[in-house]
Amino acid sequence: MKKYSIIIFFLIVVATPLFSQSAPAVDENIPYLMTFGRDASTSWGDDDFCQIFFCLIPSSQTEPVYIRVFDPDTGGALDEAKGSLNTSVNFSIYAGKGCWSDTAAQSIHLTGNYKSGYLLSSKSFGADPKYDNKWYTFEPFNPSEGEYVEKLGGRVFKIIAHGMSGDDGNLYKYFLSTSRVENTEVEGGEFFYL
Ligand SMILES: [Ca+2]
Ligand SMILES: [Ca+2]
Ligand SMILES: [Ca+2]
Repeated sequence: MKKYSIIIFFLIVVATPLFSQSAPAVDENIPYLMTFGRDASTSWGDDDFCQIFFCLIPSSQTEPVYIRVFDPDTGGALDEAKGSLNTSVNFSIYAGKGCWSDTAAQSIHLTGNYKSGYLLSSKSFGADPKYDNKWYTFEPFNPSEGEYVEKLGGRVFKIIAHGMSGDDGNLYKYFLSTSRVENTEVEGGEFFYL
């Protein structure tokens, strides 16, 4: 487990945004993100069972975009089982004013209204072969729904992965795509986190 503890520590302590087309970034040399169920021991390195990422969609992108999640389930391939598989992880996407600019959203600590903005889409996954080792694509969303952030030159969305129950580790990754069925880069589109 040591390797994953280091990964998660890295995700939590880095305070300046890192931008990349996918999350984790290819050049980070980390194949997957990891979120534990809320009943897992914090000694594994995940202290809040929650990871927040932001998506930047450049103003030039006016066609709908898709957030895709690889292996959103906790079970089967990739994931770290502890005893029986009993973990549920919720992925939720937020848009609109405040989804980025609210100071609670930009804190590395989960306090206050970090779920700022409005909820666009939400889905929870347990151990489910239907989503195992496969991409799940959230419904398309219109870039104009994101919060416009002038200094970033585009609109921002937020995606929160939250370990709702269980004690297993969910490994997964994100891709921002112009296609529902495959990974096609959004030109200038990026994930970033704090
Ligand atoms: Ca899996
Ligand atoms: Ca378990
Ligand atoms: Ca997984």
